[in-house]
Amino acid sequence: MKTFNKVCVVGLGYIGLPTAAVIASRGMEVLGVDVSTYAVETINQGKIHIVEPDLDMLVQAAVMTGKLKAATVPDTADAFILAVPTPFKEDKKPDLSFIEAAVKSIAPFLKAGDLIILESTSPVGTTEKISRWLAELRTDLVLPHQDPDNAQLYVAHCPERVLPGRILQELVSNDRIIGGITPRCAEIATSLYLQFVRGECLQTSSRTAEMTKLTENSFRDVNIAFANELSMICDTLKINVWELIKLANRHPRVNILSPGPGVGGHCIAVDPWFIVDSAPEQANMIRLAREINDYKPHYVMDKVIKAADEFKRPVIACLGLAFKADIDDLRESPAVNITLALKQQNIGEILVVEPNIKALPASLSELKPNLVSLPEAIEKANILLILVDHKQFKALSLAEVARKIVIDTRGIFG
Ligand code: SAJ
Repeated sequence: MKTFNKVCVVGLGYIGLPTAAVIASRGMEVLGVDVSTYAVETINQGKIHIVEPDLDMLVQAAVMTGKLKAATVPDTADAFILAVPTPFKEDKKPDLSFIEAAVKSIAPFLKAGDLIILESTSPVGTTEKISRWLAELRTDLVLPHQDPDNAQLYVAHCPERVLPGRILQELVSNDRIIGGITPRCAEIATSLYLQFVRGECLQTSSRTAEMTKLTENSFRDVNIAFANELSMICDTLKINVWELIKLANRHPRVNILSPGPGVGGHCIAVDPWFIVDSAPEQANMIRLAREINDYKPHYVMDKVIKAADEFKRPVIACLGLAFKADIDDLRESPAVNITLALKQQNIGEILVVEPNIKALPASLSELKPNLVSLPEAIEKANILLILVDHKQFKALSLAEVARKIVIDTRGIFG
């Protein structure tokens, strides 16, 4: 089994930085690379530019012991892990430009025997593309797709699967899917993960590994869409969807997820489109689920507008902005989109409560003057719109909100 001493992690975001810090904490030398000089400078001071429980301590320790360094350009290493974003473009087609740029940036530093791992969630075939790009960039080295038996570089996909908020635990304890361009690539990549992962490392082809990750998130998206559709059906039929789901879930083989104001985050609302793009004729349910989940914020908006109609100048308190409970991440959050859209509709005064942030980011400056405490919001509002099931909101009693119109998209009052 190969032992790795130096690892270069390209992309120091929610996946790359925790991965770099965990690897460094196992005694390997890690160079973290990011295009953002702010991220690089922050990390080199032993601090972090993102929020994730316990990550600050881990990064601080790794930087202090000299095991983790950050830079804006790569350097030589035994293994290169690419953890850059894979968003989609306007037309819902995958944007691989960050991966391509990362591949170009590491190419000059590669030597025979090196391992290149793609961790970013990617459309099927991307890892093979990386091998082909590298073959063009480094004609002096043999790539695995060219000659599996005499390859001088190893290329594999090992999708990240960690849940924001639990990244450090899941990074170590989750099983990993390791897909090689060849079985030898998967074997070599497995030896790296065995140096810091406690979960099982399951080897397969790069294409299956890519599809596995997309499948996991699509599975969740489809199941959330089912719950969201039920919530709209139940509104029409005047049935409490939360009670309905609780009862249905008492069946030993039924496990319905929770409806919400829509699906946020950077993964579940994005990854299914990669499957739709690759197999548009076949991916009907996956596409429909995306459409249902994307429609849900509009449905919630309409409900609020109808409720607001009863007041001359309504005060609407939006409770929660994050994309899910008890985190501070506002990116791709349906709660943010609904709040902004309500503000733009100008149907009344909008108050915002988000206990996990101290100030609103500049992109939400429109809402800025209205970030208030929960008690203030409850006192002033006619309509309470619960958008996130943060623990502070779950602690509310029915008595506290008795005289308000409550639109509870998360079912905290059941
Ligand atoms: N949501 C619901 N109802 C539910 C569950 C979730 O409306 O019953 C909403 C959440 O409020 C949120 C969105 O879905 O807006 C996504 O939240 P999440 O907790 O389901 O997932 P993420 O995006 O934080 O992380 C997912 C995870 N994937 C799976 O659980 C299959 C994680 O393991 C992946 O690593 C991550 O995507 C990723 O990076 O791909």
